[in-house]
Amino acid sequence: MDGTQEVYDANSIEALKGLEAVRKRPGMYIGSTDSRGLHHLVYEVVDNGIDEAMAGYATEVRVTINEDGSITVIDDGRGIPAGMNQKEGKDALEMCLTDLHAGGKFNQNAYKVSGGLHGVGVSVVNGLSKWLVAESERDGKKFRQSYHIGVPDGPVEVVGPSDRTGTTITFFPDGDIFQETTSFDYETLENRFRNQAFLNKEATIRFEDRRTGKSETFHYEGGVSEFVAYLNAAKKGIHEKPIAFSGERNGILVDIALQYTDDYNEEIGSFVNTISTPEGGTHMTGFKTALTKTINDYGREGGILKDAALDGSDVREGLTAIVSLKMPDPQFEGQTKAKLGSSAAQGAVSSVVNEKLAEYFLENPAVAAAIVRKGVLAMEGREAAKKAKEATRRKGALDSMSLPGKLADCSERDPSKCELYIVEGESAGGSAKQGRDREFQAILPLRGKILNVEKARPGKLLDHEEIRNLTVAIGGSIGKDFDVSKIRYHRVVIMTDADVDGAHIGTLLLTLFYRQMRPLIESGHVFMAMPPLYRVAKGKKEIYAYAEDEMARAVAELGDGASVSRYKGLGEMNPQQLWDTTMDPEKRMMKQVRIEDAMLADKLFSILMGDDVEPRRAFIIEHAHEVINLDV
Ligand code: 0RA
Repeated sequence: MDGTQEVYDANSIEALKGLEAVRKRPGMYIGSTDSRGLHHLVYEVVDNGIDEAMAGYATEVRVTINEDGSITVIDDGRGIPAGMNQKEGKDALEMCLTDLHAGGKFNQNAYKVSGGLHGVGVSVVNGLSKWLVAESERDGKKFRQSYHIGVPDGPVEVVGPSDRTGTTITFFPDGDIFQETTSFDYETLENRFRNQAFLNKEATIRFEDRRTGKSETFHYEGGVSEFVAYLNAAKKGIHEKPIAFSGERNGILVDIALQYTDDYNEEIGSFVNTISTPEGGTHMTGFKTALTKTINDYGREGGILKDAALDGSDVREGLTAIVSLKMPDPQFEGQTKAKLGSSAAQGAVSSVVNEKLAEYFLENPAVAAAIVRKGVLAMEGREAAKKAKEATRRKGALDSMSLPGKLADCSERDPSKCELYIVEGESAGGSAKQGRDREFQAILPLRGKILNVEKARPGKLLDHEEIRNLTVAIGGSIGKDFDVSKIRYHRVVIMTDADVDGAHIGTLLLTLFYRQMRPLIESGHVFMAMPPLYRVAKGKKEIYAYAEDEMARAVAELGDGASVSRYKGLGEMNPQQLWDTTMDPEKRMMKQVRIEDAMLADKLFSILMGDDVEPRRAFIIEHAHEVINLDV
């Protein structure tokens, strides 16, 4: 055994110890070990490249999913430090890849993605990878080291000269950790990279999937302003271009773009060092207070607003905005670290908005007046809705006493055990009522299509019978009053035919839940039933298949003479078959509806449910199968 090998055995034991914590509790470092956690590995490496771009050292990050399913991330930043670190007696590259805390010690970038829940560095990725190869180019040389589950295969080697700087990381996730899947999803990564490019207009992100040949380049000179225009692509702006401004206060960079549309939804994306903060925090408080103040001030000075005052919800009706901050050492709060706590951010944002938005209004009085008028309409709508709701309440329509006559309720009263099936059509509704387990399953048949809430004034929704039936049956009220703790069923299951009409009804229901009962989706209470598409039978044997290839397998299994019937609708199944295939908790398949990215979901619903035909057509062609299996 030579000397190097002996040193390497000692080093390996140390590396194993260092990353042992990561392998023991991966969730602590990357959130989870499901598909979401898997993708965090990629974000972790790409974010390092983005950090280099934010600090002005890198311009391009290139991400490739290789044919073998591994992933390569290349950036043109400074390169991970390499060469012997005298104090530790170890190569700096090896330290960065095997020591949980080394990266931060070496890297003093002011604005770092790192700092959120994850931002833990490449060593975590290394520890959770079956194998990883790290290459760093700097000081005229190319350095390389490879690893298995974080343990170096040998010392750092100089593998050649180099006339560039940058880092290349290639890794394959460890299937022992990621037991659900080790396969990267193109769209998940694509969405993340697009966001990152919008938030870092200097950076270019190139993405290629060699498994399929798909590739895309993300680079947006217009930054957050282009982000807002992208989100609003299927909406109609009440002014032509997004309003964009930026400013700096005490080392905090504030970048904001906003555009009002003619719909009623509020969609504000907030980010700190490109980390999404869906729960808002101090920067959002600063934004909201300054927006309300600036619009009220302008409205009063210009005489458009007399004594009335617009409240926060009035000035945000129909608003799409991006608030992006870059600041040193941000503090995140809350269980999922999705909320900014740093108090300095509030003053920085409100000061920039107060100054810059007022300035914009003075220079663009027509736009300013349109925004104030939009706020006035929202205020009037809010007051009318309040009156209408009081009237409805007096009539007792929202009382649980007046459950809709069409609802076949279950006998169980504990919501956590109860399920509500919303069924397309009276005939399928009839089968479901007969086939169900009436102990815990309730059935609400729908007559045809429900109202498209995307296009209706919020205050008017309860005028529609089907919306009222759904609202009363679910039991948590609607809109701003929605209270998820009051719902009567913990599983709300959408059961429609597997055809275009069924997909449309499913989308209308999801739009209602997303716009008017969002916590219902956020808390995981909404499901899509998955009725089978085929029944394959021979003699006494029968197999239900949910896809064409499954059907072919079933035919092969049952042998010659098997009969195949295709279900065109739920109505073709008798009550027993509906129970066996779609409702029996022991056998059924169901899809839980999740919101991975609220802003993207907003865009999706605007496209699917909006006025414009062309973007909807383009979207449906591009995502034909997802529209049917809408998995937001
Ligand atoms: C530590 C220190 C420095 C850069 C990096 C780490 C670094 C890490 C990664 C990971 C992927 N790409 C990366 N690029 C850079 C700064 C080194 C210096 O001061 O030259």
